[in-house]
Amino acid sequence: MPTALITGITGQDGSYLAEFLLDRGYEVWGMVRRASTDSHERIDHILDRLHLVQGDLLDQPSLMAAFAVAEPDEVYNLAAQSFVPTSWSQPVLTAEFTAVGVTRMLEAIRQVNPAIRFYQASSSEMFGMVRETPQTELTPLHPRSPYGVAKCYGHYITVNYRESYDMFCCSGILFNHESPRRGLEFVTRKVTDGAVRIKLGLAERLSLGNLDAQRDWGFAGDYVHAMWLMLQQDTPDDFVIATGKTHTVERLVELAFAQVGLDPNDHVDTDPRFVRPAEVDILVGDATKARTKLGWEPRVSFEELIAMMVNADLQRLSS
Ligand code: NAP
Ligand code: F7E
Repeated sequence: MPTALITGITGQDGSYLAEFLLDRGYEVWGMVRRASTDSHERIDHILDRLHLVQGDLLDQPSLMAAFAVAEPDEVYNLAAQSFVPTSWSQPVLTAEFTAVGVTRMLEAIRQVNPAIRFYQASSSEMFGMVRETPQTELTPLHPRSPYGVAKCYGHYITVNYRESYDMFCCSGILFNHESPRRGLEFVTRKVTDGAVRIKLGLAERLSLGNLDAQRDWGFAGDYVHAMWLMLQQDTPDDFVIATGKTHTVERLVELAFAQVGLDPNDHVDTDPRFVRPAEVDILVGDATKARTKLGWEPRVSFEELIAMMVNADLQRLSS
């Protein structure tokens, strides 16, 4: 039975990846950081099938101890400070977690067992002010936030450990992916939750930032499959994972409100507090390499994704 260790198992992607690997017969270890109250909401339903080990991306000895205890064949580094606006208010912490944390992971693997296969959660935010459309593995990077800059570091240190030490390190350049488990601060979930609250009389208005931004949004459940596929190849490589379709935030709002039978013009306003110091205007990925080499395809469309999220929020808030 193969063994996998997931950092960030309490997050959106970590929970889907843990389910995916358990279904394939893996022994799954999750690295969690110590907190005064636990944050296991997304993995409560599988907790009895998981092994948890404490560790923090800021603390190299804890990473080495986690690898020594779990003895993983595969490590998925999903932990990060992942909310872009927070990266302007906490730029140094974002760099410590999201950038240097990757080096701590790689160095711990190199010292404990360099044969471990490593997946790094890179991001389309690295493309930032895009140099070409659609974006591929070869598109030059131009990050627009401290988060994007930190992810560029994480990407290149992953490539560097592969080239320096011949380690099996892959960087998945994932475009936005969402689900009913998405954090409430991200725009898709903020909109689906907001529309449902207004429908149920729990809120009156929804304030948003830049409605013109365009994103290539997919379903998180599809994207964790791609992470696993990358580590099953004969040689390590980097892959863009995306749907190839882009939509505005305004379109997202229209879809979510239409699903609950409301007109967004009556309920949605814009607030400069949610506008970013530097914006990524448009992202759309070309996942041809993943399709050809991994045989990966997204299964859930944008419309199905938003319907899934609205339905889940309706169920949660009505009960
Ligand atoms: P998420 O829901 O925000 O989860 C982040 C996870 O990281 C949580 O489990 C969190 O643990 C953990 N974490 C944060 N700081 C840590 C630290 N210092 N030590 C250990 N664990 C720490 O993120 P996600 O959406 O699942 O994304 C997973 C990864 O993919 C992230 O690296 C993100 O940057 C990247 N990514 C996401 C997307 C997307 O659209 N979702 C796209 C591209 C790349 P707590 O529960 O303790 O807070
Ligand atoms: O914003 C606009 C906002 O916060 C999407 C992370 O998973 O994906 C995510 O980063 C767009 C931006 O995601 C609001 O300005 C408008 O243009 O949902 P988001 P993100 O910044 O794209 C990448 C790939 C990651 O790697 C990240 O970890 O929506 N927007 N109004 C808003 N965004 C938010 N959050 N809130 C608003 O009110």
